[in-house]
Amino acid sequence: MDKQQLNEASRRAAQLRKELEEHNYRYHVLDQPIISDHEFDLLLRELQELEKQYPQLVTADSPTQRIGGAPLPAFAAVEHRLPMFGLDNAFSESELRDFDNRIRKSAGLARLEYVCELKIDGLAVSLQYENGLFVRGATRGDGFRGEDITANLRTIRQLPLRLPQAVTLEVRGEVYISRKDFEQMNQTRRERGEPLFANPRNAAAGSLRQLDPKITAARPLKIFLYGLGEHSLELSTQSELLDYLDKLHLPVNPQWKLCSGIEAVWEYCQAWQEQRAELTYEIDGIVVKVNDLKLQRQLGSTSRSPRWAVAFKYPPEEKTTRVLDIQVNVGRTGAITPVALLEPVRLSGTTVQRASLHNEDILAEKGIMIGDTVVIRKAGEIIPEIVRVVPEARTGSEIPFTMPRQCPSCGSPVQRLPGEAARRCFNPACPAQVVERLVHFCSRRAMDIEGIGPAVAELLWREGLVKDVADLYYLQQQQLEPLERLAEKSAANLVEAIRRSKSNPLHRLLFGLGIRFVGERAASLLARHFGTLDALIKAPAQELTAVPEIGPKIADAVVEYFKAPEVEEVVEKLRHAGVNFTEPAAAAPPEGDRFLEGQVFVFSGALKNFTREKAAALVEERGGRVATSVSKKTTCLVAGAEPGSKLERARELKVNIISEEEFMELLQLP
Ligand code: 0OW
Repeated sequence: MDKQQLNEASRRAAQLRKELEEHNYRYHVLDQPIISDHEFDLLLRELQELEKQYPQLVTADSPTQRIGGAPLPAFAAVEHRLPMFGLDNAFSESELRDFDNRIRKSAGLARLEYVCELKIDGLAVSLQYENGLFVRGATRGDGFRGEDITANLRTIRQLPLRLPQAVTLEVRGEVYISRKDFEQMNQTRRERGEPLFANPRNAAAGSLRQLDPKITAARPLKIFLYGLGEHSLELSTQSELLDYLDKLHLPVNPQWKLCSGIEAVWEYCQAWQEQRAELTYEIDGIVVKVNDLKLQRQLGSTSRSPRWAVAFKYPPEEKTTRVLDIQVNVGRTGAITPVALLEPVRLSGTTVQRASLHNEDILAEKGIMIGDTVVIRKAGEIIPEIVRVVPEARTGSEIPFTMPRQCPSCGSPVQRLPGEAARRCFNPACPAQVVERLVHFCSRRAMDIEGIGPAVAELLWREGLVKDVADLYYLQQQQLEPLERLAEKSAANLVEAIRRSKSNPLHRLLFGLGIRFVGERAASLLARHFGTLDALIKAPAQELTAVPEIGPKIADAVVEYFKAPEVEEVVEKLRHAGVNFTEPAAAAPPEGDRFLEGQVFVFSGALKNFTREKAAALVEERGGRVATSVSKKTTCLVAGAEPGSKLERARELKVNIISEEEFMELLQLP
């Protein structure tokens, strides 16, 4: 290639990077794109072509490099040069005034200027830009040391990979997920039988702390910036600082306000108490900051938080509404749960129509009757709860609720076993339970049959196509096509997904059968120990309790379960359909190859290729040992997705940390 061509390509690539960054800013920060998505894609494609032809033109700030490479084995630690402080709280107007009095007294001023900012309910992060280039990002961690999540932060489209000015500074802000995106994420997870995120903050944290940037890139993360770490800028107020960040194309929350005196601050706090329900994201208060940066420095910080800022926190939003009715739900295990149907009311940005009453003891304790006016609260969790009844609102027309004696779904008598909180329906053919059992059987952690959520399961049952889980394997595509929810394509996909599930290992089938007290762990332990379903079915209870961690409660439940005639029928139908009844033996190493002798492994986070039990077996077969917590004796921590505090501990103790892929290499697994 001649020099001229390369220079030409290099010039064009630089121009494309600049243009694409501009369009990215207009689209993701200003929400005012001036070209179509298609035109953007064409420019991006041209840059990708150039970079493919001249790999030396690839730069870290190229939009083609937003989604990093392979998953990380673990997060590196990042020391914050300036601590990332938390905030003291003020829970009332008087506490807010105390804050103002304290500062005015210490500063000897009669009146102070404050900047008020919405307190975004997300995850605090720090971003380092060197000469305008985004070079590193970290979580707040404990305020002094966080985790290096650079690759994940790069996937946030609102963050420029290169600033419009070649400045060097550390910026701080909050990563969050909008309410709509949060609801959307949970809806998808619900359909896949995956655990739900409790609130947008957890969803943001869980998404940011993924070792695989591709997963993070698929999550709708957003960010607002509000402060600086280390910098050499000549700024004199917080309001100037926010304007400066905005000029650098960094997303700044537009609702901030310069308030002269605590009166104006209090007005701002009150105004947003109501208005916040209209926001597209969650806030849990207002951050009130002294505007003058020099005074901030004079006031300094305690060991935990700055003296020049406070978070005014709103109480968890409570609203009153009426209980229109109380219904009972029948769960997969037959448990009957009372649920209050409420007059719809908006609460923390969502419309609430139901609240779980958990069980009849709680219902009785709170004395809730149909027609009652009640106070409900959603303290950040998914399902709102009823805090209390408003007795003075009673008119005498309220109707006491008593738990049904019959199952609402099949009419069988319900009983409450001694020592159990829930009343239960014991009819194995109970429609509600059949449907719940189907959903569980198809869920991701069980047989992982995509496309059979609550709605489709209910449909298959109602159409008489499926009355137990084994019937799934006899479904024909032409039976499914006419069903209203299943267009032709998804009927074919469904039959294919069901067929594929036949080869699942036994522990998934065992977990999918939904035997009481047999969760994933017990299912894996039993499948690994007995190797086949028939061996497990034949085993008497005392053989089951010989398996480590299998107690008499689980053993009896398993023996009881397989004794039932309808279960025998299901097992035979599954066998006839060709469903796999064996647990593949872990690839035992060649005899004597106990090269992990004396080594201690700890697992943290979700593993993609193994259950914890399987991974433990693989270590034990090679002479190693598995512990549940990290100590000085730990040889190695295997960090799966979303590793927990064990990672921190391992770093403190300088324990070797490897990823799941490195673990497989270590054990020479395919
Ligand atoms: N969550 C926020 C927010 C904000 C920092 C500066 C020094 C101490 C607090 O919107 N708007 N402004 C600050 O200012 N902090 C915020 O959140 C804090 C950061 C750490 C814990 C909270 O998330």
